Amino acid sequence: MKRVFVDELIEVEEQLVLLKGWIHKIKSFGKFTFVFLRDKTGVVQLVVDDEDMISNLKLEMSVEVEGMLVKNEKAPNSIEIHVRKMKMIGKTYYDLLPFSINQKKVNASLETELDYRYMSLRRPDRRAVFKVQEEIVESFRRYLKEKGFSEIHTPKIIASGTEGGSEMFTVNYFEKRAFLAQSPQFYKQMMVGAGFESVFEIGHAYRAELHNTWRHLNEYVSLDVELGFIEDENELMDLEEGFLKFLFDHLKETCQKELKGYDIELPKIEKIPRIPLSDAQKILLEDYNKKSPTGNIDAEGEVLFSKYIKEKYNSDFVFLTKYPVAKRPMYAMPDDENREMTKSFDLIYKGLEITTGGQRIHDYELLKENIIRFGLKPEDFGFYLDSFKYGMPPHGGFAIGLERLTMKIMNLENIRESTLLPRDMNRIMP
Ligand code: AMO
Repeated sequence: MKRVFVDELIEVEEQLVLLKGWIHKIKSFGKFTFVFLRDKTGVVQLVVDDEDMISNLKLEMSVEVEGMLVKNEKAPNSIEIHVRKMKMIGKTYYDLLPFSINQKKVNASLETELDYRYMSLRRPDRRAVFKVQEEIVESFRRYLKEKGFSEIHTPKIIASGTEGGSEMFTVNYFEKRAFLAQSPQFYKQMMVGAGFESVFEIGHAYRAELHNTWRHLNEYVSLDVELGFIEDENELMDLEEGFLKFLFDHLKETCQKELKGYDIELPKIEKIPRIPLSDAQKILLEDYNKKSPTGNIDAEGEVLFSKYIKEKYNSDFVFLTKYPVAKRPMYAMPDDENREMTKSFDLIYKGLEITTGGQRIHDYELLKENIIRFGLKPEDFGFYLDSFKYGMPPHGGFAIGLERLTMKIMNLENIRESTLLPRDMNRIMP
């Protein structure tokens, strides 16, 4: 008999079916015992009246079940399975589960959940976060491919940093010292110049952040875009805006159940306000008495400014534009009107930065000068700099942190909740 999945049962007539999955819940009512079976698609009620079968059951063991599908209005989803045969196919070796899989409340800390990630992910609510994450990635890929972008895969073991010297993990690379990539920055630019023109990458990025916070990981997934022959940075913000619209439409279609479970109403994207950083700093000071660090706004400022934007523009998103040269990496393109500013931006979503992007310097001499201006040595960036000698077109791009975007969509409080197997200062296992 061919296996059917729980979410397919609704289409199946009353007949004998074969199901496989885990024992989710066991509830006795006098003569009958209801057993709930869970597979990757959902949970279904089994009616078992064989005492021997019941006495051997244990939560979370995996089983194969043959039974009659019966439509019953009183059962969840109006379906139940009257079991004829049940075979245990995956034994358990535990006295107590680390936390509950079948109750609304987990009764464990986030740390315990992460220690037993392979068990917490058995909870349908925890899995839902990763279904949404999977669909974010799917729509990112689909949106960009439809626009003619090429998907690339660049090295994660690299010779020099891209985002400034700190926050890098070093690697012993035979006789040399290498680093884990903080971002595919240099390579995505290089591939634009190599003739791809427009590229994207979905890959891990590494940051040796020296603090454990609710929004930092040491390894995260970066959704990177780079586009050649642009007019200016507005084209990049238009592209990201277009992606967000596409994403939320896609999630509405593909993740209805998951969004409902978290009570999420997705935002409608109209034009996202674009506000120069210095204006945002002024508003923070005047309206909230909040002082910002030079050339930036801090985490508290991001939250306050998002609140202001929500009230004034009814938008969950805001682009902060024109960051000063001193606060951006050496590749950021200076602004035409004020050379101390750059054509770069951040995107803030419900109080958290989820993106940095901007136009890059594409002229060899200007880039070399800027590297020196930043106190760096051009020879340390040899292969990157050399690639600008051969007609590099005007270009730019951006990167979205996948876990941050997922976290904000699902209204989670800690980035670890939207990370499959988080890496932080204290955790490299499981
Ligand atoms: P930036 O360093 O701002 O820019 O990173 C881009 C985005 O990546 C995410 N991110 C992180 N997520 C979790 N934990 C971290 N430690 C972490 N660090 C960054 C954030 C952030 O907005 N090369 C540029 C991008 C570009 O200009 O194309 C860059 O890496 O969501």
